[in-house]
Amino acid sequence: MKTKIVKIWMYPVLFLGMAAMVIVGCSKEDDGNLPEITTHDVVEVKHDAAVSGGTITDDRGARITAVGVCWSTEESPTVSDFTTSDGHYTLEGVETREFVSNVSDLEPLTTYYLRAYAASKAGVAYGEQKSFETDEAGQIIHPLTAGMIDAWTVEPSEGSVESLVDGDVSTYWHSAWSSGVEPLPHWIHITFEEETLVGGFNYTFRQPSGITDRPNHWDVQVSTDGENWETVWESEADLPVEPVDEMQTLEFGENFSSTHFRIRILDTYGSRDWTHLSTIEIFEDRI
Ligand SMILES: [Ca+2]
Repeated sequence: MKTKIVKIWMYPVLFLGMAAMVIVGCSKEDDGNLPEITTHDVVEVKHDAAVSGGTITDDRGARITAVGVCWSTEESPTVSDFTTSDGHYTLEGVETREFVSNVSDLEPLTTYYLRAYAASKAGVAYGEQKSFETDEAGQIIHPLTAGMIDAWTVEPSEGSVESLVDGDVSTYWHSAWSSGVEPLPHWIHITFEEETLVGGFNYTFRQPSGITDRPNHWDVQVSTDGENWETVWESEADLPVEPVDEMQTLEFGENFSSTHFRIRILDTYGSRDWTHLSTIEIFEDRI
């Protein structure tokens, strides 16, 4: 009896032992096959997006099932954090050995940590960690100086063009009304030394003034040489001209890149042949 009982217990023990050997065997083989991957530098960093990627330097003979980058505001990001899925997939796995990853939906002015990853049945391998900080969002005001602006036209008895960029709402530019009067449109010409992105502008009406002659219809032209102009944007007509002491903002909905910008006043309240403004600011729009 005693011998028989021992024999009955032997079967499950033997079975479990063999199963354990098989599992250990597989796991040992897989651990040795983790791919090797490097992380590309993070470039083209914007307020909400960046570009990186990775290169699989050795697949260790295993089928690659997924590649991309993962990122987090915490160090050592994993595929449990935000990820991209990149590369070309086939039945044999991911063919791509070098891939580009477009990272999006980032928060402005935030530090992120990013790693490339590659998965095989052995597990997930990570490249080295890169960190980067996203840009500011919203209006990025381009500082303007008197030397950068010109106007068509200027009233000789008052209202110099410099008054537009002196940071003082009590001083104003006035187009000609006493002599040299020209019909609308009148414009402010802004020249940058380098190509500059402009996505909108802010302006303040002359403080205080009568309601007539306040600009209420605009367009924007760009030029590479300051002579040949292309109209790229136009506002609605009959824009509000009150309250007088509130800064107005017009956004183009996209940024235009150029060295020369002409902000044109197509019409004014009352439609006379002159106009005036206290301040103007132009900005790159990162919203
Ligand atoms: Ca001013």
